[in-house]
Amino acid sequence: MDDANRMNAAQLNARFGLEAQLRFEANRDGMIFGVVDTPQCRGQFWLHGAHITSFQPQGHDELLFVSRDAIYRNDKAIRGGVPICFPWFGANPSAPDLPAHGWARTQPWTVHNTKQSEHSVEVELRLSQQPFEVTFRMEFSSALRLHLSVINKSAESQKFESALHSYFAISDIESIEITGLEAAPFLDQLTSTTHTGAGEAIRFNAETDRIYTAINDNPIAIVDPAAGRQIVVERSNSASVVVWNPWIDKSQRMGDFGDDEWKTMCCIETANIGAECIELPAGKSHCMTACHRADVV
Ligand code: TA6
Repeated sequence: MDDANRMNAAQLNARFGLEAQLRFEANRDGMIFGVVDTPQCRGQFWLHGAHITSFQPQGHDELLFVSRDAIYRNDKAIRGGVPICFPWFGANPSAPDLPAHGWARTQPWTVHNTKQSEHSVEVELRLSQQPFEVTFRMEFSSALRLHLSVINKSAESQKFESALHSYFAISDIESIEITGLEAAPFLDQLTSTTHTGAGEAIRFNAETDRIYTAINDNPIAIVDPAAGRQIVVERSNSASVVVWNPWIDKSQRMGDFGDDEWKTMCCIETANIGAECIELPAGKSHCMTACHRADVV
């Protein structure tokens, strides 16, 4: 491991801090997180899992949802924010005992680079675990731009799935709708049934867990009139989108999620899953991007 793996907050601030705009801190258990504070936005991310837990653009309320019962521990993914699902999504098909959604979100990532410009703070975190080298570039500005880059460091072709499993903060799940997926077919993960495009915006009245495929690059929006905003997700190099709300029963089954929190969150996940997984030739790289922003409505 290079020394960046072992730096404490003070050493990270000396090498990667950006005056008032980016500083590193540690919680009482020594888990290190970065705090972004610029004229354009505020944000927070953890080296654990390269996990973003806050993004609040200037003039808007917090965009991301994090459970009040989230657990901050090295063997557990933080419940909320933007977990990185990699190199598989859901249960590992060949090793069901392995953790769901892969190992990236419970590994310690290292700071590779930080940079500030007139309108943004950029942070690059990196994780190497054979056969992949993964770099997660976060751009904090008036929007949150995320770049998940994967290099196949092995001598043969490798397949992987990936998802930026973004939890968004909403006013009330029963009063929002999601636009931009009207024409996309989807797999209902709850019934394992496939459906053609619904031809209308998505509204919620029960547990919803869908993988949309064959989508174009059109923006997806969570339209939230009660919050006076829409949250817009733009993607590139992503052939799958997951829409998830746990509703009542699943919320009660999740120990790190409040029983009533299903009402004020919704996941829109930028992904490449299943038949849309990525096959990467030896030495090649792939970069999936997602941009999250809020518009006043
Ligand atoms: O993205 C939807 C989903 O696959 C759901 O099935 C649910 O399991 C959710 O992810 C959360 O998974 P986690 O492993 O973070 O509890």
